[in-house]
Amino acid sequence: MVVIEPQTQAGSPWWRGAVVYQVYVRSFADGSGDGIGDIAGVRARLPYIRDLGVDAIWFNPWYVSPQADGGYDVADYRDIDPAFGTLAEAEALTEEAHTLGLRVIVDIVPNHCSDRHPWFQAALAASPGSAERDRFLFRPGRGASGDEPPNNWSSNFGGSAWTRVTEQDGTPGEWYLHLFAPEQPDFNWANAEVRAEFESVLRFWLDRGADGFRIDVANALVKAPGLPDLAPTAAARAGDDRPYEDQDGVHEIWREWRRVTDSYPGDRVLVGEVWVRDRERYARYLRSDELHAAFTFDLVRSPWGGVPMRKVIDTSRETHRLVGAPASWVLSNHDVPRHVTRYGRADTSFDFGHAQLGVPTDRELGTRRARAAALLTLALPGGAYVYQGDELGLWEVEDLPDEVRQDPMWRRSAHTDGVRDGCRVPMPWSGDEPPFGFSAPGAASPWLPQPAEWKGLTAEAQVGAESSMLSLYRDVLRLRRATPGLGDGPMAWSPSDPNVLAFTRGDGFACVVNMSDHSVPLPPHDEILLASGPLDVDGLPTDTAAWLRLDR
Ligand code: TEU
Repeated sequence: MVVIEPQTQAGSPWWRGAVVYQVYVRSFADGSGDGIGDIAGVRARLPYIRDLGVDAIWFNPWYVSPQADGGYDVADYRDIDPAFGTLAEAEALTEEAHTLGLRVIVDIVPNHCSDRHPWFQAALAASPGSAERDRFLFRPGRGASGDEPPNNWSSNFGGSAWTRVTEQDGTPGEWYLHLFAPEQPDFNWANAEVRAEFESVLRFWLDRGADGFRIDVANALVKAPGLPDLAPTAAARAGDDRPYEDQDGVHEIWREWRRVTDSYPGDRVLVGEVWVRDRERYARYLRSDELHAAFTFDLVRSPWGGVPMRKVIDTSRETHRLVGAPASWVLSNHDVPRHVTRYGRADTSFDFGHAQLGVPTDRELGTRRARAAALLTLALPGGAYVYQGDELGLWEVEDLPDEVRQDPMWRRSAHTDGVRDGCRVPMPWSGDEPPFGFSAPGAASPWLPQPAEWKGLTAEAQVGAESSMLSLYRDVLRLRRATPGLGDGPMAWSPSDPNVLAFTRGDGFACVVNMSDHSVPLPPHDEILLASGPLDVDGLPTDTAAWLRLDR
């Protein structure tokens, strides 16, 4: 038996073992009847989230935004987009969530803002070399007339990472950097005003009761001095060693932010979106004076299977142990194809930039595996994220008509990479046909069309139904709360077939996930607490998981 040491013991802060429910506000519930989800819709559905049994909610960006990238283009960090509601409603929502015992994590987008942000508008109106431009990354172009971009960096959404502006006198002028869409200019984090502004924005939301922040692209804020070309090396192409990612200077920012959250009462947290492959470099973000947690994306990338997933779990445990931080397991979010769909494909791994749309999938298989995956991730040490709709077993909507797609990635990649609208389709709540209770009767159609087949997946259809995904999630989360060894703390592998993941937690709890192609016997146990599917005469069938109370 391989024993993996404990990280912390009982009494550890809430976020080390929290289950966080991710609410994509635009697609959760529409209170105003315009076909777009909003804060009123979330408030009406808060009891649903409480009943699910999670500890906290992370809200995707709700700020004033032209919505060029689903709100990740922020025009005002201190107010709510009118499509979603008002600041007073966000405050009321936070209070109501707290009353129900749910913490609130706000999404903060510090790498870039909207091109409509007053600072960027002021930068456009000002001249090269001005203080206004210094808040962003403006540079002269290359070539005799400056008509080539300042360097060879590409945007994450395709095309150059630079856009040229027209100066006030009408002449072609400087270029500005945008690692994402042109509507998302990157801030210059070497600028003291930028740092002070974000500290003030953090305080603004902390003062309104936020329990923490999910930090967008937390590895990209600082760029290499001189903005050098991306070297044509394999490492740079593979995503390591890029001059616009994971620069050492970024850690000073997280130390500053940590000082801010630490100065508030209660355990306020910083959760980073850190897509850094190198394990040791990833761990640096989680040092005790930096971020509290970061998404553990390894299972999103990993193919389904005992061998690769055991490796992911071990590597993640070792990585987090370097700095004493908890893992935060993720299966799906608003950027990746839903795992019911991924797990039904021949290739179950995921990576950005690999065309995935329309790859055949077996949804029944994917659903069976998704059920097992819920038992796996919620039994692993650390915290976990549940993306809205995971608990309903929603699949990726792959046949959206081109004209309704809104993801800038879809447009800028010339329709080759369209992975992100299909996981953002509005939630089905009730009834037999779209909008499935997402909006009240008579409202505008949902901003993305829902598949008619979701009729069987509405929350109403699933609540109380014994074998539904929703019932499974509720049972799993209830048991997780009731079982002291789960969440943060030690785990130990038990001997098993390499294609079976079997481990124990705490005092007499075991999780067994069978990813082999045959049924396997369960270890001796007192009680089967929960199984993701029916057992058979030989024990635990393929792609099925069980939670057990072991013989004492
Ligand atoms: O995502 C950042 C990010 O790097 C990826 O998830 C991104 O989709 C991928 O790299 C594309 O190649 C965050 C948000 O989660 C995403 O929704 C935003 O679009 C992005 O930042 C920009 O703010």
